[in-house]
Amino acid sequence: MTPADLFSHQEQDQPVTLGPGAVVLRAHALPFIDELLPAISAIEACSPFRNMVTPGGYTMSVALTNCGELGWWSDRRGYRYTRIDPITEKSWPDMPPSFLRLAQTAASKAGYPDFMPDACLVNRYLPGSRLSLHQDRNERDFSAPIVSVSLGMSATFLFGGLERSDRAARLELHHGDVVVWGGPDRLRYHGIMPLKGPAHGLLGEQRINFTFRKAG
Ligand code: MD6
Ligand code: FE
Repeated sequence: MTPADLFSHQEQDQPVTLGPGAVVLRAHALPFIDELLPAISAIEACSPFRNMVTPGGYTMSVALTNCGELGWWSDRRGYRYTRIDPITEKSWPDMPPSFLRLAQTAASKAGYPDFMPDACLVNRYLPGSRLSLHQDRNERDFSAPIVSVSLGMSATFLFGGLERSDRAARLELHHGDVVVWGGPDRLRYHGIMPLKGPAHGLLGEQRINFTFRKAG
């Protein structure tokens, strides 16, 4: 069986094991949805979504903002975490309590009971937006997992190995799915294929993803 076939035969609503430290919790975010959507609007009102520039000079097709003590930032000088939003010159908005509860319940289910995120990246994809294969390695401590929540349009998640050249398998992520990613899988390459397909009933033509990290 090739990596690409790994998930094709699994039931849509079963937890999907991606590796010894990584799992997809199908629909885990759905009970939180009525709290999440107004919280996203409040974050966006403080620190709007913006298309950051990579160190290589490319403008990202994914629009990004942050909440929590630390926010992820990219420009010509590199990738890093900041306490101040460089656009508003104020702190990033606080992490909403519903976000924290969602992150901690998901992490516990996945076997990481003491997760205390201090950063949450909020990504907005429009049709055609993509995220090329990357590792999440700007955080200080790789012993904490990453918790990643998908809302809105479905997307194809790519996940590879510890080397960029390792063949990446594919998995569809749907509204409400949560991926928890840590331990021996923490530094695996991953990405999102260009967003396409039907609009989502509640969120329309977009996909919102948030990823919680312990960055500092
Ligand atoms: C996304 N996610 O799903 C982008 N990173 O839009 C990520 O880059 C990511 O889903 C680390 C762990 C899980 C993820
Ligand atoms: Fe990532």
